[in-house]
Amino acid sequence: MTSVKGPGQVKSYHGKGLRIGIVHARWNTKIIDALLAGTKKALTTHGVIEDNIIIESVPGSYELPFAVQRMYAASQIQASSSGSSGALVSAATDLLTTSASDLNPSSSSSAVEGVPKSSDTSTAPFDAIIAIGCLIKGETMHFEYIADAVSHGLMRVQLDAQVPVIFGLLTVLTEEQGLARAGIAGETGSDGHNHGEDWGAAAVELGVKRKGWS
Ligand code: DLZ
Repeated sequence: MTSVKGPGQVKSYHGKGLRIGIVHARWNTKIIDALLAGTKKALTTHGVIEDNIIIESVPGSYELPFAVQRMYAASQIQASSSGSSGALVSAATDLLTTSASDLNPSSSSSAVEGVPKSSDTSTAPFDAIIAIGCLIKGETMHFEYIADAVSHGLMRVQLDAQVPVIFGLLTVLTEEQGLARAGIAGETGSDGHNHGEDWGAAAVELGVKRKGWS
């Protein structure tokens, strides 16, 4: 039977002009790495250029709301001060050092067809930020507290900062559930669907729509 789950068939949005931040937790690395790869794949498939995908990491999911808030603020400072050279600017720039093409240097040459020219690289504030983490339930109440705090924290940041924050937090009961949702086959099998791909597509759609809602 076909599942009713998922965002449905929607118009595909093009993200060429968008600048997207990703911040991911490092806990449960195998699952996170796959989700991150799925997210980046969806962003570039939707036209976001690699130089405009800025990636940061934090130890665990609990750190995600603060990191999203600071990354967005730093991107605003960087954008409003671009061209000048104050300490604030360099602090912001230091924070925002890793782009997707830094992680894949072979793709950053502007001489290759299909690869963006440096003029396509944006220094605008982020159009959307994707927060990625994976909480796996243990024997204590830790899972409930962190899941609740992070969910509320991310919602608060997006409403306060008026920037879309994509909720890329898996809250799973077992490792197998996490692996399945990252598109990795586990003992219970996986339909191969990587939720990171949904998050990348959601970031592009919200980034594009937000420009129209400003
Ligand atoms: C401590 C902890 C535990 C037990 N489990 C997870 C988890 O499943 N997923 C995750 O992203 N982070 C976990 N953490 C770390 C916390 O999120 C946080 O990094 C620490 O409590 C430090 O603030």
